[in-house]
Amino acid sequence: MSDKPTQEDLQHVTLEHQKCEGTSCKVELVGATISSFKIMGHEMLFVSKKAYCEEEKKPLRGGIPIVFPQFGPGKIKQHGFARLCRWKMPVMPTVNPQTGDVDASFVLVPNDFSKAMWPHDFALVYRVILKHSCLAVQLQVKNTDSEPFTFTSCLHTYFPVDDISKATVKGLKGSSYIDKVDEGKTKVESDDPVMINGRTDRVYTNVKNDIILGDGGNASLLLKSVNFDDIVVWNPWSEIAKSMSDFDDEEYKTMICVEPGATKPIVLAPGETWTGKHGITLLLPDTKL
Ligand code: TA6
Repeated sequence: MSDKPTQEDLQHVTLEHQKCEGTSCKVELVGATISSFKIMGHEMLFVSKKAYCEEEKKPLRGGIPIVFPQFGPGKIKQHGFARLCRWKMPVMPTVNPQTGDVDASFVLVPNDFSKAMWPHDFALVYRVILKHSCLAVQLQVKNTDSEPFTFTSCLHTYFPVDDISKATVKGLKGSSYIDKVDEGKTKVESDDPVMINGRTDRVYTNVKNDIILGDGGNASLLLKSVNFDDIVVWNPWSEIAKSMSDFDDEEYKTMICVEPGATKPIVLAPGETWTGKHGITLLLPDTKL
């Protein structure tokens, strides 16, 4: 008998940039949830100190859980099953010898849990590329069924902020949004930057601009998407925070979710593939855009 660890033993995969010390990312095999992205030792993602994740039961409260095939509540479990299933990493990560970038891919195909919720055949491929100041991800949805299917999706990204009352989200002015904390009314954003001063749950649709998230201190992140046309901005604020067992009562003050989404249903015919891309890049203070 061999003691060599198998895919089944693996809980997470850590990617380390080969030319930039302290730049790394960690992908949990449950959900293919990215639970850490560090640039030169600095953490770029928020994970609750009360977070835990359990296959088919509990998604991670933090990092980047993958929402598929349903964003939000609806016919099946809130945010679907992809964040709850165990994914596979079919091949070892590769390194680009010139840049030191590391590239890994994770795959999810139907299992009994997904089939009980959603009967379709599909293949998801999530490619994660760790660059020297950027995390680039790509979600591919392939219809391997003989019938068309419809899905929505989102990369439910949690960011840490120094102080939520000072955090800024630039790039949303002029976009329509569904205000989930005001009876789902459709509004048009007039602020730039958007700032958070209470419970916030908004789906900005057809966002044309890149987003710049300021953490309320000195750091800014550039968020750039392809085919994730919507941006969800969420902060539970104090009351909801208290009701969440996997989130500390005070943590709403130091996090924000800014999530690239495809919240308008996408129809995929048999054999078709949809690809959504997203990049999170650290902007240095003197970066000109
Ligand atoms: O993306 C925002 C949102 O859909 C909110 O409505 C809120 O419920 C949040 O996701 C968290 O959902 P979860 O199922 O992870 O508790």
